[in-house]
Amino acid sequence: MNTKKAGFNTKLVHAGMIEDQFGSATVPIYQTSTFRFKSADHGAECFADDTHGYIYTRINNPTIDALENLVAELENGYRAIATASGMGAVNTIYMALLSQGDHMVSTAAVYGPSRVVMEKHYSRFGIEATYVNTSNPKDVKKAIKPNTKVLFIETPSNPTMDITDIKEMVKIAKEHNLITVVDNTFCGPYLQMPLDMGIDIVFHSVTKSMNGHADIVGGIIIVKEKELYKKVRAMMVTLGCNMDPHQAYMVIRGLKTLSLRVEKCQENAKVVAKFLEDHPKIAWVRYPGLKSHPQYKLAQKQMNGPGAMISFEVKGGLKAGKVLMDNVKLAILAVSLGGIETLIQHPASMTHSKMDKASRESAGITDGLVRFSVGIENVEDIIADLSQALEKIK
Ligand code: LCS
Repeated sequence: MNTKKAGFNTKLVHAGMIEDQFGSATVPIYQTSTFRFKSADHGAECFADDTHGYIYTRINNPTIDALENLVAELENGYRAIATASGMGAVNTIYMALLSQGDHMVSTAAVYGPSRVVMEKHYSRFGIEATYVNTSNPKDVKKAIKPNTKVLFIETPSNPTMDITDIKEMVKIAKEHNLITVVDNTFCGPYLQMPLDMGIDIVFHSVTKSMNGHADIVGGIIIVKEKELYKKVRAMMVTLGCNMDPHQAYMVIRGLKTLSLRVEKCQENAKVVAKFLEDHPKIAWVRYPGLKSHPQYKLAQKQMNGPGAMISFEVKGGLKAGKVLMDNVKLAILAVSLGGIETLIQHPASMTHSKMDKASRESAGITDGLVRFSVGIENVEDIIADLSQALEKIK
């Protein structure tokens, strides 16, 4: 079926499907490292242009193609590039876009390792970055230098839930000839479509809501235009951080229920966020669906919904937060997010622990901040779990 003009949910179920000789209703897993050429000339043709046939799974593979075609359609991109992990996507993008002497401006509160790898490792090769709160366009403009090449945004940011005005960033980037990149992991394509707002490259850790079942890690990059796509694809192939066919199959399966899962997680999150905001032992809550969020209006304009991620701090800071984390029974004390199961974690000592304390604090990642990813369980059970754990705080 041609799904180009179909609705989002129809695309989730049918886009990218392979019609194989047996009429398989699901995408077959082509678990092979290499592909037989029809002739020597055909092999040469494939190497000259990899759309002429399959070569080798690091370069291309029908199951991975199916996922890439599906996601490119969901995000309105030219084509997509699946990677071994979200960090595989981050490094592919950095390596493809930045050379010695170049500079990047980025959201300060990005996923910890996205920043650590830049500051600790790309710096060794003469690439530098300035980290600012991209919610303030003025700070972004101030950080741009003559050698700035890339504007890298994460919105909402992990874990501070700050929201960056994507259209405003596109405007600034155009004035300075920058390539724009959005980490769309927290939203996924159901809640936010950065390419439609003028962004050049979007990527996800598909480990999160896109796969949704906490059973694989993976990443995907979606590029708006052909020339940039070719550059990023070539880098992924050279780095060798391709997705595996079995992994791709799992993501395709997870994606079929993306809207249903995200809607349910979000419906629960709205209730949990309000419960936390009203609870006497909670100091503050950051959730884009609450009027108390400083960018509530922007969230409503830019996102199709507030999502299922909540950050908050317990009164009494880290000590009290630890009592909460040690006493939850339904919520799993684990990193990751966006799945069907509720997770709780402590960014300062876990996901963002490799960032130095000063950078963490200036990015708003306080020691007391607790991150909560709401799942699809019965919301009364999630709240009962939080209530009993909060009662343990004296
Ligand atoms: N970008 C964001 C926004 C993320 O949250 C993560 C992982 C990545 C990129 C990297 O993806 P990965 O390589 O893990 O597939 N975030 C995690 C988190 O917050 N907890 O555990 C992993």
